[in-house]
Amino acid sequence: MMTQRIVFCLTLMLLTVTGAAAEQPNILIIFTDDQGYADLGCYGNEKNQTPRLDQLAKEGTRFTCFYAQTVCGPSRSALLTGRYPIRSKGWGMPASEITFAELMRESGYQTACIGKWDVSNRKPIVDRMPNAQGFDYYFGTLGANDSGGVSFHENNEEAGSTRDMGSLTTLYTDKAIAYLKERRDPERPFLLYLAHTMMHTVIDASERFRGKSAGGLYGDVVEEFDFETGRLLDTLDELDLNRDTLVIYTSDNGPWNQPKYTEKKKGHPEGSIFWGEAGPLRNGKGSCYEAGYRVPCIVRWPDRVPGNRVSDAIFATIDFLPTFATLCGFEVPKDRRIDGIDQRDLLLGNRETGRKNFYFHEAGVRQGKWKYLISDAFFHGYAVERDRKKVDELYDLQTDIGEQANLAGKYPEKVSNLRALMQVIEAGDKLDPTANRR
Ligand SMILES: [Ca+2]
Repeated sequence: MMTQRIVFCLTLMLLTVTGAAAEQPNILIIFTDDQGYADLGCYGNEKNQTPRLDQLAKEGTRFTCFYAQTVCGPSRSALLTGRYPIRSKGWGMPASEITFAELMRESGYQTACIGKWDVSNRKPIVDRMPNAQGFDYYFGTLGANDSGGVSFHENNEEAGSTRDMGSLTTLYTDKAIAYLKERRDPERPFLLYLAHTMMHTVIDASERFRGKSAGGLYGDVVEEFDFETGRLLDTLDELDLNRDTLVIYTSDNGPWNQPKYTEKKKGHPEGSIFWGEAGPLRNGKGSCYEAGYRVPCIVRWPDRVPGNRVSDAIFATIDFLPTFATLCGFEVPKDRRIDGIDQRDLLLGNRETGRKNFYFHEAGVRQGKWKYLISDAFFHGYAVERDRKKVDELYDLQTDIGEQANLAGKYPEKVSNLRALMQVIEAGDKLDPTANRR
């Protein structure tokens, strides 16, 4: 009798575990580098042809108010940990940070990172490299390609180098497809984080795409990225993974479009235009104005995330960790401040509102339609606008997406409330008595 009961209990546990596993979606994150808000057809670009990403947007939800961070390393640490870079430390992300890959692995996922890492100070510091931060498999470059070359690691081992920047989008896509077809265990859900080096300068496209786009060399790179992303999506279809896979496409920061940088940049084919478009947004990469932070984001999960939907809810890369917690079945770390919020209901169409506020690194805060910037707002050097006056700035993003009309003088109380909110967010762990126990 006792034996029968034990067998029954074990069967029930097994069913529960199996049932839960069947519900766990695969997660595919396609992360581009320095791609502008308005580089894709579905975000209003009329020169670059992006049929595959436009189709992805039709099949899923396209977000128009999605925030990454303003530069590479900080953006990646925020994405991986759900924590603003003031806490997750960007390029210097410490080993003690907990990534969603670590948490997903504990809940039964197999995990892979392919492409640009950029949170171990661009160095092979083993305890801060992908294998130590939750990824079973890694192939890619630890840093950026500013010099026109990259060297690769496969897991913790050196794996060659190249100066052919036009080969990288295909190379990473091939590695991602090989992971899905050959390395992956079909019996377990997967996380695949594919972080492209393009469209970060020094840019180039392969011969097949070079010289083809009306958008110049930059357009060639965008179009090659679109084509290669299509090839990866076709692989999901081929392997019958489409319906069980949540696909996220976004960029790490806005376009590197400032003359202070681009006029000096060497290494590109002569005469090429190599920066992306921010559409109606002000400034670009490195700036706390919208073009620095606001990037394209498309999410597809057939029959779960509504298709043909455009959402202007405030949503951010930091929200993925808590959202994955709900979708994939793990606990959000409780020993530290997590800045992201669970956006499952927004994704699934059960809710149309998103974040109440969003913090701009050492620069300001948005709450609802209001965006406030302190007088001494932080900009990376190339992004400093020559004529910007050092004064408080307040914008109504609902009516002024280009941040042209400073309303700080008109609404002093709003300025003071937002300044206080910014201080609360910055205090973070210091206000949390349970912080830093780990
Ligand atoms: Ca970047």
